[in-house]
Amino acid sequence: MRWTTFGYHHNWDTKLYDEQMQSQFPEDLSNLCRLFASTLGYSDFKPEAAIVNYYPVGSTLSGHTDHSEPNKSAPLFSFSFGQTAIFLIGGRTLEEKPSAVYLRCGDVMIMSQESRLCYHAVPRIMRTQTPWSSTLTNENADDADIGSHLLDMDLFQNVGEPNFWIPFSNYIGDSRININVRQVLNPGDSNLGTL
Ligand SMILES: O=C(O)CCC(=O)C(=O)O
Repeated sequence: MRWTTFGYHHNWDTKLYDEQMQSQFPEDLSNLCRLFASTLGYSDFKPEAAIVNYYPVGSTLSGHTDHSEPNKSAPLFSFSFGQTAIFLIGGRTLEEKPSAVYLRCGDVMIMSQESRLCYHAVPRIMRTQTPWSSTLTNENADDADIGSHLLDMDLFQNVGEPNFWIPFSNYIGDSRININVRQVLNPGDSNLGTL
């Protein structure tokens, strides 16, 4: 598996979104993106589509621009987990020489304004120097404090169990996951309409 989607489904073949092809956008990811967006002054940002890219070490993503969204002014939020990527970001045309940056586990990259429509690529996934460690516990959290009505409590209990993390840690030990969040619709629009 190389990718999955949340919200509006991005069709890699047609490069089009479709009103009929969508799933629920996760509320926690939506809240996180809105928080980042409002901090940057984009208080109307609506997370409507996410592509989750799965990269085994050795895989790549070729150069492209993200232009399928009718709304090309809203920023794009990109979250990286696991192994390190070399990310190339160029200009609006292929003539511009790209710059290379590392995207490491926990990095959040924002493509806004000029960079929103620039060519980019992932030519290499490298092993990270600081491997994933399953340090998440729920030991010090008090159910009353965290608001059990807001949480999936079964999941909350599970994350405190070291065994819960073994499949995740085995997967991420050899892979990178990137979550790429976009606003699709223009302000005031409530659907894609007829294309
Ligand atoms: O994996 C990344 O950092 C970039 C992913 C990307 O460019 C995309 O999903 O369009």
